[in-house]
Amino acid sequence: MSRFLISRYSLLTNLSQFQPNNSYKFNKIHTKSTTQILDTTSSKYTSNRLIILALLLGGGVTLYLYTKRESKQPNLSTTNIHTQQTFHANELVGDSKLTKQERIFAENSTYLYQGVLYMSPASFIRLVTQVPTLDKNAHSVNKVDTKQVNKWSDLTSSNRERNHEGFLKNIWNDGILSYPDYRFLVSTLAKCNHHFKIAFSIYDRDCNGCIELSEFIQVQNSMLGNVPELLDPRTTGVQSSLLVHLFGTDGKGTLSFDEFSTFIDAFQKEVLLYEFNVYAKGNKTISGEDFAKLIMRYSCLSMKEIKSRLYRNYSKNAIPEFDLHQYERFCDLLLNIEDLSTVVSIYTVDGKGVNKREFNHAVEICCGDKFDNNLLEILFSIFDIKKDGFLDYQEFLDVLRRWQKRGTFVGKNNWELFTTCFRSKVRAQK
Ligand SMILES: [Ca+2]
Repeated sequence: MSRFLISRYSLLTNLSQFQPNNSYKFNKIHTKSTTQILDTTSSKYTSNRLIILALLLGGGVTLYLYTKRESKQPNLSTTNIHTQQTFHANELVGDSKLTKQERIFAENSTYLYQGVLYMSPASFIRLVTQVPTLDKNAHSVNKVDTKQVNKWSDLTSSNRERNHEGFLKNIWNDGILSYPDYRFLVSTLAKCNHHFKIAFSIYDRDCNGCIELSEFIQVQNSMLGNVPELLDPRTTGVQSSLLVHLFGTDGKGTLSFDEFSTFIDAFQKEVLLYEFNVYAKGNKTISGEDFAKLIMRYSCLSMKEIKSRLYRNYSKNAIPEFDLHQYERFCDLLLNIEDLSTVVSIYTVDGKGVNKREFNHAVEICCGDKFDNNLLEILFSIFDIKKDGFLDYQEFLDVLRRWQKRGTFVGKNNWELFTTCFRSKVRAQK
């Protein structure tokens, strides 16, 4: 009996160590968001009505639905808000009504400062590159205070390079990116050089040839819309690492067009280099199989299917390796995808795909240079599905377009991606 009581006690103790996460969330947000309180109250009221309905109807199904719903609700009964420092973003967000992008940001956030979620540069780069992490704390949210944030702000300022190299790497876990920063950075990943000028003009509102902090924030705010307070940096008034990097700790710096372009260029290269290094596993080249895997990250295909396509063309161990320059060339195409689509559509008016010569000519038109043979061969191995010498440009463009939107959806196992792939497969079979 006593052993039973002890084990019951241990269980309760263990549980109590996990519960405060939930309570922290709601007590913390409690002071910030009246809307969330109303949502919570309303959902509790709805839950009670569901119980009564279940009892009245004797409906097992209704009760089941209630139980399922209730299990998603954060536990409000245990509180330990003063000592709780770490919790899970999912618990924090709960059933809040968030847009797809808001939810992705919230679920990948790293820090909570004054009731607002922020992402570390490390979390951001892992999100946009879809590189899994072995760090068990990668999806934890840590509460940080003003002293910590100010320390990071100084670090960001002192690590700032004139050519903007290593913006993310230099601060990694020691920096904060807000929800509008995430939106800005994700959008810059898809911009090609000839779009920089348009982007610059959007931010330079008074057209004086440079972007000031106030202009940058004004555009960021206009993109926010009705963002929940949990994601709204205006409520903390803190300068994020991006703002400190671009405009200095005093906010008096400005960005000329050249500086703006240099920043975007350096940022794109940093993300690309991180991706390459992960797949190269510390080597100077990526194996052919891994390169195919990297290209097809945003496709519907399993690795088994990718391999079967590859080995129709290559014998075992005969797939060439790919270096950074080749990967950069492939990524150039990502930035010029719409131009490529236009050129390819001219070649494909007769309904056929594009052959190697036509495809490489299109690449040269859009990116200024042709692909080398190895790059061309591996792409045709994967995307020449019928093996008739023509590339299935529709599947190719789909994969590249999804890739271009990286950071705004979550990987291959994402439900939405699955249904998109499923719908496109069904369409193809009709
Ligand atoms: Ca200006």
